[in-house]
Amino acid sequence: MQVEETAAKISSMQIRGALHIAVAAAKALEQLIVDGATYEELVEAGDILRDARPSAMSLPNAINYILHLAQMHSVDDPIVARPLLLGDVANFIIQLESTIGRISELGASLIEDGDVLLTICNSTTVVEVMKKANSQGKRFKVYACETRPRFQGHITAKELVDAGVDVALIVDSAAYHTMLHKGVRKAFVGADTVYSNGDVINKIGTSQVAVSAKHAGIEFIVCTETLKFFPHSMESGEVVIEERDGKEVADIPRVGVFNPAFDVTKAEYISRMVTEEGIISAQEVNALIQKKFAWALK
Ligand code: RUB
Repeated sequence: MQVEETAAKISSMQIRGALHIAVAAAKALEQLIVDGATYEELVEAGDILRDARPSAMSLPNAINYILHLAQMHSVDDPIVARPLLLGDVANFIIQLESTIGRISELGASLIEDGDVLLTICNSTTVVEVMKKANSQGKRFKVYACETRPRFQGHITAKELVDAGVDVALIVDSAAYHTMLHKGVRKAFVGADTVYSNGDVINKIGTSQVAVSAKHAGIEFIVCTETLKFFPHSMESGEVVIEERDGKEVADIPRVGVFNPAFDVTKAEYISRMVTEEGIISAQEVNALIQKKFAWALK
């Protein structure tokens, strides 16, 4: 797929979810390398892809890592370096796609027979965790927030029901009520960006679920690949919270709409994080950044 086409599909959310957009961007850059792009052309392509969606750190991290590999291998020396670079890029994509397997094993260990769970949006990572627990013979119920305004919760519900999981949709504003009255024990959510202090950006409404979970005394669990960690969050601070077209919410003459696509959940609300490196606390993110992002922190 061409770079512009991939970027357009990411912006329009035909390709969505932090993991999928990172993999799509990596594959677009891989194709450019196959086609003989110079380092400058890769940088330009990286800029186009990076701008496609601003709130998911997996996207710039994947792009920056491939540019780092290209620099290491000096992509402008095609005969010697290009095959080596392509091998490393292919390896990176395989590893990225396989992290979800490790996370689903670890995450499934947190789900017990008879559990009642709640989730928001459509996180491939969370869905895989639940599917894994189901395949281990555990029987549990999932309440899926519908996730206004784009209804990604419908995708989650469909994926879970297709896998044989007992799932019910709820409107987003029913989350706290459902926790209190339907015996919810754990909330599982995905992540778009994880700051070094353990704060997490995810779909708008996630922070309300987290605050509600704390009040209701239930666990709030974030499932995230470490590719979503923000290596420079100590120095360079903020990630832009994407604001999307108000028409996604309502189209009423003379009525304005504010439509943020993501929000920040503070680390204090997060019980645990499930990563491919293990189950950690939000306070351990910074140490893991030092380990996983040595290439970016130099
Ligand atoms: C998707 C979203 C997901 C994370 C994690 O938002 O917030 O929870 O991206 O997903 P959008 P995954 O629908 O706006 O892209 O686990 O698939 O990476």
